[in-house]
Amino acid sequence: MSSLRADLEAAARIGADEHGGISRFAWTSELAQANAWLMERLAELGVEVELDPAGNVLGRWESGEGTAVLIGSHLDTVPSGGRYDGALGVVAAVDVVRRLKAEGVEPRRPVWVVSFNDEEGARFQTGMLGSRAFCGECDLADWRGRGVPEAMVEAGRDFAALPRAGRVQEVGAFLELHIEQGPVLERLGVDLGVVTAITGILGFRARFLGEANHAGTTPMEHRRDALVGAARAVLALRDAARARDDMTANVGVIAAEPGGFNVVPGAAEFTIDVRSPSPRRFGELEPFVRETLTAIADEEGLGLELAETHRKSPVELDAGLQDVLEEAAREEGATTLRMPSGAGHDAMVLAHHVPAAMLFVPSRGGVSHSPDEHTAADHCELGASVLARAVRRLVT
Ligand code: HGY
Ligand code: MN
Ligand code: MN
Repeated sequence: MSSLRADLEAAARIGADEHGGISRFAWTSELAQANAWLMERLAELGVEVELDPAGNVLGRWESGEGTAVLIGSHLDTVPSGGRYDGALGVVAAVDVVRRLKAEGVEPRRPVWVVSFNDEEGARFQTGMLGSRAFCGECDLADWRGRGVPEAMVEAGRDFAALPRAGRVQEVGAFLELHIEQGPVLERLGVDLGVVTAITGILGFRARFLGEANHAGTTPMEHRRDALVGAARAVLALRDAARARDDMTANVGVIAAEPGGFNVVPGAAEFTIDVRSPSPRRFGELEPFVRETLTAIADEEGLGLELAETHRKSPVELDAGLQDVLEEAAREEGATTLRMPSGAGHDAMVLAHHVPAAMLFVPSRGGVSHSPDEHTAADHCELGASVLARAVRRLVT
């Protein structure tokens, strides 16, 4: 078994949950265990290893001079996620260093491996906290309001130290290998995707307020049912997104209160994730969501609380680095497709600060954020080989 394969399998055992998936969230013992495992792998390669103040694992191969080429992804997951999302990019980055060292390469500039903390945002429903801190985008007031300080204290970490994770100025380029998480490459029979741009992501926490009452005695026309409002919102968002090709909408978390089968829901709280790759459409998403929910609240006689939880603008990736990846793929004998990403990635944070690019490998059936996530071993190896070739090009 290849080292890459062995590393992927070892990583997949950490945080394995009872649903057959993997659950590793920011500042939990599962992610800490995965980080410790990664730090051991990096130490074996003789690079300088640290867990930075934002919980990012960094492996610094300090060689030559100038800014570093940074490679990696994330080890945290969504609830019951798969074994490839994030982890592949991290173990491939380790593999790149392993290969270059085995070949006796002496980089003329540093090569850094990273596993960013909290890319998925599962715990605080925000996401990319580690890469944002690394890039000096430290929104302490926002993170304070989400329980981040408490989680950090529990994990023995110092919330006030988060700004010290800002080191992006020491980086000159970022490359991230990732699974596609969609069906395009598999359907077209193409080996690899060279990512052109990443979609914009806007998140909200919404709460409809109605009146809890008796499920049998309250006349239907007099109910102020908060869950009915939420149900209408789910459908309105779904229908709006279906009607166009530059928008997606998802409600992934929902709860009714007080939560009795014979009680009319007095409150309903849910998350909203809306996305668009088009900067113009992205700009329209916030007013659209607000107007849609306000209209539903008025019609259903409900109160509405709507709070934006995260906003990441659409971003284009670096054209020069896309060429480097494409050329490396060609030399490796792989077919490629230039394509946008509908998923968010740490690269979209880095891309606002340094040239950044991404390489996709196919996802079986287009499935991701699920225990069924799968990418063929050959494609994982191919992705790592192309990444190694691209890094070699940038550092020799
Ligand atoms: O939510 C996303 O698109 C990503 O997988 N973090
Ligand atoms: Mn993901
Ligand atoms: Mn990911």
